[in-house]
Amino acid sequence: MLDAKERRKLKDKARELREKIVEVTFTCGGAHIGGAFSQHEILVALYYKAMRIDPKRPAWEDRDRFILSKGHGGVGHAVILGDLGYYDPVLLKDFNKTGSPFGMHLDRLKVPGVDFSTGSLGHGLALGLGAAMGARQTGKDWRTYVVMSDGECAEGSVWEAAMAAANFKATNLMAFVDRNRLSLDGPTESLMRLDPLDKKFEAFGWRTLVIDGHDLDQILDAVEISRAETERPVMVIANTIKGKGVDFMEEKTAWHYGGLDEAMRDAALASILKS
Ligand SMILES: Cc1ncc(C[n+]2csc(CCOP(=O)(O)OP(=O)(O)O)c2C)c(N)n1
Repeated sequence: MLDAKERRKLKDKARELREKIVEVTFTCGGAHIGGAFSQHEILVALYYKAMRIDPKRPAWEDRDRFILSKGHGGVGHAVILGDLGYYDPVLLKDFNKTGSPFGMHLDRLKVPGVDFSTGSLGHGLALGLGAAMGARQTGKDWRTYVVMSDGECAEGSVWEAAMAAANFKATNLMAFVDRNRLSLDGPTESLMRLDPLDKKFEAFGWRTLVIDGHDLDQILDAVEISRAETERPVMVIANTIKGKGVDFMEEKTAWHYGGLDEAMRDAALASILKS
């Protein structure tokens, strides 16, 4: 549980970073902004409070590992890594431009702080399990955190990884589903029904928590539960809002990916300020 001062600080940080995501989306011409905003508090809570990391040593062996399985949310991840000092955030002016280290999906060989290259949906949970098993094999105490999208749970590989993680009691692995209920082309429940998603992961052997994915306290409480778990990996179904924080983007499939002109950028920034 955060104290009032910490909560205020993290909320202010989340707002400031949302503004930066808008700026980068404006300069680069378009990005997956809807999903960057739904995943946002999960990443902020992990990067600014929960994870053992050192931005000055991106390859530090004992760091916690992070996998953005929904790699298209890279614009949000990149802004956070820049803010933390993994690289000069000025570089983000060239986000997704030819010759820039930043593609729409972040490349671990080009962007310091990125542990795994992602973008092809359905792979992050298995990668996370591999990392977690690696820590166990080598007697290390670092933990692995995976953030998936709900749309990607239509991929069979997610369920193979889910089955294996429970089988191997990978308690050093924690995963989140950014449950914004919208995929690229409509509601998840009309494309490929996922509900009851918590019960499905539970049936696969996970300890499953359902939380408000924009509530920093609930996210950090879930991390504590995961750290204390001795039998099962923890899966958090984080109920979120696609486009969260910008009134004209919220719950709009059309804002899965989008570009902003000056007027839209200003309206988005004004909305974030009010949120
Ligand atoms: C294997 C694979 N198939 C298709 C895509 C193209 N794609 C990019 S985002 C997306 C769907 C995004 O919806 P969701 O997974 O729910 O993400 P979010 O709403 O969190 O942005 C798809 C199909 C991909 N990246 N990987």
